[in-house]
Amino acid sequence: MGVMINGQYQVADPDPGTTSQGAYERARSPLRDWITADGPFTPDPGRYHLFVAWNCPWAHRALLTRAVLGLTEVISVSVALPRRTDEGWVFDAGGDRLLGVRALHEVYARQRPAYTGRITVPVLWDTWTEQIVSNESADITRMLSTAFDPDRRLVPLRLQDEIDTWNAMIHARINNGVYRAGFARTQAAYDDAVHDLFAALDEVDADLAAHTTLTGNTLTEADLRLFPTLARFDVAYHYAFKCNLAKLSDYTHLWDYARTLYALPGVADTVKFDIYKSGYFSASDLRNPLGIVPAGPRIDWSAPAERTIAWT
Ligand SMILES: N[C@@H](CCC(=O)N[C@@H](CS)C(=O)NCC(=O)O)C(=O)O
Repeated sequence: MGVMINGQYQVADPDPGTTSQGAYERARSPLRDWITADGPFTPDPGRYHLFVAWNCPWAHRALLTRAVLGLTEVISVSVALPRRTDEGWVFDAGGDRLLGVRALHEVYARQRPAYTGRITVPVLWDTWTEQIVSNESADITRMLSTAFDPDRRLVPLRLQDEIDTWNAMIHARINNGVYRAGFARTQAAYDDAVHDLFAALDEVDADLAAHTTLTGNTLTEADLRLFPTLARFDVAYHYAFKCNLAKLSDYTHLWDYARTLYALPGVADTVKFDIYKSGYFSASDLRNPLGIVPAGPRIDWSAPAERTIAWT
């Protein structure tokens, strides 16, 4: 993957995110303003736009929050093609639907011509002042759940500490855990990552034996931050990232829970299994040199689930 240096996108990345022990280290997001009722970025309908890619799990959490909160008419979206190119994320021939740009790096450069950093999705763009509000999915998701939903249905104040505790665990050990396994460059780094990932999944499965959702029985942001990794698990991570101690569909409670989330209004529209496969199995010298996309596995996400999630 490339990187932008002083406003120029370059294919060669001087810092591919690996420690001297071969472990994968995720870069921090540099652009982190907030939308709040007090401004300067206020939650005005029709003002903001998201740049996403269907295959990106970090973009997925923002798309899920937008869908579940009924914000699809309030915040518009441009979808990048599911493959990264020598120019990073690009849009189809006519350019993206908002600015008409060909590549996402042009969005970053538009208001920050000397930008240096990674060109990542999701990006939350302010169409009024023509600038990036944030390129950190955790913040974008939280802004949608708070500034755009005064009732804070996905982050009720009484559950916020519990949600934040789950988010921290899920981010480090599951959302990023699959990448730590898949991007490890030594056996030791892989072993460490894969065992910690499955230990975390075991813990969540045990918790979901006793509860309908992570915080008890209502849907919260923590569930929407776990779901993107679950949706990609069996079709992509299990094989492409060698996360193969078990499949999601081997977990009694986690698999029932995942299908319950999938059946909630708006969720299935944000899930694109074929795109996950073509993205995660696209040609990569390190992981899949020939770019052959496997056919399976056969999994029925629409099979009825046993639990019911309360959601208003
Ligand atoms: N911290 C960011 C990370 C997002 C991220 O890593 N997105 C990936 C796609 S899944 C990306 O755009 N990578 C391009 C790159 O790193 O060059 C967030 O969570 O918003």
